[in-house]
Amino acid sequence: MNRRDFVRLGCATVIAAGAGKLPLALAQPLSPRQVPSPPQRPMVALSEPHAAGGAANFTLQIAPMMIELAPQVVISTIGYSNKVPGPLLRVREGQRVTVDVVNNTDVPEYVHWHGLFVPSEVDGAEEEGTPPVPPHGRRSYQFVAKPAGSRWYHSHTMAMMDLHRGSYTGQFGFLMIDSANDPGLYDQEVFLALREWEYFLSTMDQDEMPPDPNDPMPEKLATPDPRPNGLEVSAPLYSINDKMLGAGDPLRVQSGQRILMHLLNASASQIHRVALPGHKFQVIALDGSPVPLPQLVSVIEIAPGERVDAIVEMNQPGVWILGELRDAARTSGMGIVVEYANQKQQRAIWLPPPNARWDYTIFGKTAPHPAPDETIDMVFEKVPGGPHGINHWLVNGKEYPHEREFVFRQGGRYRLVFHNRTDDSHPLHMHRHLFELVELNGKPTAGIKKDTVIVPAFGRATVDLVADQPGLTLFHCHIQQHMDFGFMALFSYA
Ligand SMILES: [Cu+2]
Repeated sequence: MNRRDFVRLGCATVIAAGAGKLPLALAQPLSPRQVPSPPQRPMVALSEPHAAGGAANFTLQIAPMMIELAPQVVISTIGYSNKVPGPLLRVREGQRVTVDVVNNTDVPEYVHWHGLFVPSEVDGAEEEGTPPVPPHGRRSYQFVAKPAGSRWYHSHTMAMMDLHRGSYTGQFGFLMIDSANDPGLYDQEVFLALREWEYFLSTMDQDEMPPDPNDPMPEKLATPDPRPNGLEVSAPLYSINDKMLGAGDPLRVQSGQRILMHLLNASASQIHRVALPGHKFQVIALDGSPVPLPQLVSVIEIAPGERVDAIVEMNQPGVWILGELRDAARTSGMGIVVEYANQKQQRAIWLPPPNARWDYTIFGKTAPHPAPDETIDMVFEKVPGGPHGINHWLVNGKEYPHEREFVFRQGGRYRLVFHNRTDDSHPLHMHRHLFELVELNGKPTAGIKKDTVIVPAFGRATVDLVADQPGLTLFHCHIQQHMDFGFMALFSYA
């Protein structure tokens, strides 16, 4: 069965028509204005529900919902407050935040505040001891908003074989923590979440970008694993926010504008690469932290859990497709039309970008790192086609849980070395902390602070972290199936 058949199959199973047009959440640009115009931070329309006074109070309602991805393509999922992405939660750094979560489903839920420094009991991870939002019950999450930058929130339940739970659902949204120091050098701000829908199990590998033969692959096995690969998660439908390419309103821009794009990969399973023909992205922040050296790139690669903030100068009037590089993903929905003023009549154009590899280290500086107090090696391996025919994952030879093998001493400086001895790339996420990238496949770097890092197939990444957030801390691959089947570790403080 080829991909076109998958798409047909996917479309055939959805509930067609009759559902009416659902409100467009985030795709429209804010306040288009004449250029040139003084830079200004647009704060309208997206901040519902509002942050008011000294504290910010929000309510999120977890409930089943429908999404009209395109005319005749309506899917059923679970979302926050009947929106996908959920409501934009926008707060100031240091602000006290209360989020009342009402769970209108039959199962316990956890809302994880991804990239925030919050205590374990608030973080939204069962493994850290956060209490659940009970089925048909409610729970209030209270925290101080820090650090500043592009954060997000999402379900952190285990899904296992149920592809209608956890991050397979529409339970995700943007959480912006505004810094008092943001120069605001842009004319429009847009929020773009990359997603797939209607996940299913398959042996087909959807990541069609083969490893670069020039990659050093320092962790490559001496003899390849002969066992056949197990089932992985695939999807037939793709979208940006809640719309497939061409189905939603275009991003309306004007020549000369600077557009700040907040990209989020809210996928449960896939790394994505996006481009906008004729334009370059000036990457200014990774996972919400400003990078030492903002750089212009033609392609952004972004893994599940990651965020990229980039400014695009609108200097090629026309109608373009901002989309996934893989034709299959783009034509199945992962794209959005970018339309300059007075260019409506034209057809949206896609052109493959120049061949370029994503490399975090170009955004870093060269600087020595203070010597760590301790180095912790973490080796990741795959057990192909284990129980249920699913791939299982080992951290230092064991599936989760481990026996207090990963212990921080408060105030200690740790160097974590991630050895990826598998043929897949994995986005590795550390809860409640930021780490600094030290080395990727032998290339040194400094100053890049992240909470999620892609370790390429048979690759190695080294990160430094100061243990300054006491409490249980979950570490895992952000691909839901990998996390569910062993790819997780719990750090504790001594
Ligand atoms: Cu993984």
